[in-house]
Amino acid sequence: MAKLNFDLQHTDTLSRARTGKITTDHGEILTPIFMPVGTVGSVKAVNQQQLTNIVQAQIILGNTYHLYLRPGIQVLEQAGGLHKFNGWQKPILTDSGGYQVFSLAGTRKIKEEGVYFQSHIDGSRHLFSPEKVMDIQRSIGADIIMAFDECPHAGCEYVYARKSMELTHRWLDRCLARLAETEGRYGHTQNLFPIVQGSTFKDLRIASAQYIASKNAAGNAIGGLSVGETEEEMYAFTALSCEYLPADKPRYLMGVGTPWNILEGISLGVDMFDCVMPTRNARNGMLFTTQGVMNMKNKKWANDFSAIDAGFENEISNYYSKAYLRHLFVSGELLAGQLASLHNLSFYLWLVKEARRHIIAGDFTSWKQEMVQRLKIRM
Ligand code: PRF
Repeated sequence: MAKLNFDLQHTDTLSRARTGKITTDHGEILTPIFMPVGTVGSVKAVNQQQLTNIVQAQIILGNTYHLYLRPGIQVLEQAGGLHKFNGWQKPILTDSGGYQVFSLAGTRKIKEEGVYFQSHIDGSRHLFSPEKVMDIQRSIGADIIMAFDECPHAGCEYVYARKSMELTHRWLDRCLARLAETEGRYGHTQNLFPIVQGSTFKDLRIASAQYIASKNAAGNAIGGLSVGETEEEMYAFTALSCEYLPADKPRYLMGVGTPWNILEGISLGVDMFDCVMPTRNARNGMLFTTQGVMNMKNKKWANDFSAIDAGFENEISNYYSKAYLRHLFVSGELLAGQLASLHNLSFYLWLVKEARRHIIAGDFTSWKQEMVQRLKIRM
């Protein structure tokens, strides 16, 4: 079984956008790609057949933090890994918990050895060290696994950001050492992506990207953004990070974002994205469409029998009406969240497919500029 391969196919001349193909032991991923988030091994409200046939997802995400707490590594190992447990046979990426511990856990204490935290489920006490997180990700068995990092919040002090970045770098070396001593349990190759940190400080971002690049990993991630900084800062530090990361390896911008954030990210040289936004917002009635952003609960849709979104081909978005979906939301029907999630995810996957098509056609930048304006409209 082989290490992840990235075949860079087209590079845009007017921007940093590119298309490529990632090959893993569980299949291929065409980039740029959006990866639906399945925190506990399930993309909320959407089943695996729908993800394949309707959404056309190529890779999904899981979270080390959640899967470790529930169902726990013993169940995952007994199942033969997450692919066997949840029946998703295409590629899976797991985040390391280095972010979830900071956003979800109760009390937590960061030390050189790792992070002590209390479970958000039952208050039980745990330690996540780089070694422990690698071992857990070995038990989960994702194709792409993430280094254990600390993600400081936006607006933190320079000295804190520097110390935190240095700790993330030391933790990366421990992750790599642990991986070198262990093997995948299920016969396929697991590929570690290190994560650039450095907050919104130029010299730290550059130092971090250079350090990460020096590890010659199969792919690299950009963390610590979309955590409260302005959109302009997010774009500027994404661009800076990309500049110092190798061009012949996939770049993954973690936890981003809106449809227009993704298009801007692609233009800066990012190949992979994930975010809870399409599914979380869907469950609250917020839809991203080819015509703009819609609040499905709004009374203005009560008598609108046009399709949810006729702007791209999709068996859910073209079939059900805005009036019907609004009715489901107003009535508190479970189907509301499911149809809205299927729509939003299908839209995100359509958007990145269109981006790939326009990069290849050579008109990505003009297409992107027009789309960004349109997608932001409040309908
Ligand atoms: N680190 C990790 N996961 C993440 C982030 C990070 O910085 C972010 C920041 N946007 C989202 N998910 N490990």
